[in-house]
Amino acid sequence: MRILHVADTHLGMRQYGLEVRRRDFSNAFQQVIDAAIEENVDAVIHAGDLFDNRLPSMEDLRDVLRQLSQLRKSNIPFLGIVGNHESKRDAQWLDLFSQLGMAIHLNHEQPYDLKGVPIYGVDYISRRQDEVKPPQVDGGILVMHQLVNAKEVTPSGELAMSDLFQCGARLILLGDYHEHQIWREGDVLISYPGSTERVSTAERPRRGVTIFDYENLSLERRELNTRRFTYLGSQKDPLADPVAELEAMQHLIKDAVTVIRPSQGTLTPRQLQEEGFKRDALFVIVRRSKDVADESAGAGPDIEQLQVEQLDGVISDEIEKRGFSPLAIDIDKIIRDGSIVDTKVDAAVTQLLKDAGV
Ligand SMILES: [Mn+2]
Repeated sequence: MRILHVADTHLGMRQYGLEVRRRDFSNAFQQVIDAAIEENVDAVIHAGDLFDNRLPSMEDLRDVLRQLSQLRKSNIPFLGIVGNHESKRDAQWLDLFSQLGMAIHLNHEQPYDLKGVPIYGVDYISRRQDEVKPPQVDGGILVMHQLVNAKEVTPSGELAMSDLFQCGARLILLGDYHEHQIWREGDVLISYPGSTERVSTAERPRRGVTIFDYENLSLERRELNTRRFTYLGSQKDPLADPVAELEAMQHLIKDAVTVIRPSQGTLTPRQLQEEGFKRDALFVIVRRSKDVADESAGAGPDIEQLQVEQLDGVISDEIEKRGFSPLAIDIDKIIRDGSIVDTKVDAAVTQLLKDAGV
């Protein structure tokens, strides 16, 4: 039995405020659907963050319904759980898709039976408590959307590796961490597939999904063709002459998200952005060496140097880097959500806090 494992597709993300980036995320998901059909897998398992936020647009919904119907036509079930980005307070998008016969919302009490293999799922659990425990299950596959406490991921992960290895599942398919990882202990395997498009400039490796053979616990990666991200200069080697580098790398800059690390005393970020846009970059991010040193402290690009239309993307990038709690991120979203009128923001935030039991 073969299963395609995908997570963190973040559909609807208009990265850097660009509609073309929204389409990139949709295109990446289309490649996943195509791969599932081409490989004729027995199921697609999505480990959360199908959508980038709880309010996908009509266009996002239309795209995803069209894509899920392609799977249904090929008789490939789409099994999912709800991630932290898309989680709604009342009902879940996944339940709507399930009512339409397009998806199955996994749970851990009544496992889904896939050719005799039980598949359990647990929606994202917010870490108001320090630790999240996996359910005890009876063999099969467990799907969760959490960060594990492992050196490759983060020491502040809420899910202990030892708990996962002992929960009874044979294959543990995770989402939330955006890089591909695998851990194996005896006859138990734990894995993240990684995101399908780069949600931040920190996500440098090639994006992809994983196809598992359940019987012998073997796997193969399917790489995706995603938007090019071009990195010029590094923290160690900032560019003394960034314009010359832009000139030399023009073929890698055209239509790419371009990240420039200039050394001190070159052009201003605004001027460098213009140099990049002149060479048809899709978007240009300038990280000055001062920002690099301060990055962990949260210093970002010089706000005054940015054009207004770039602000939203930069703010999202910065917020992501700072690792706020999901609740804080939700509050920020309400405040910046253009569809909530200003006079309603206060009530919306109050309701959110009430719901969260704060
Ligand atoms: Mn995610």
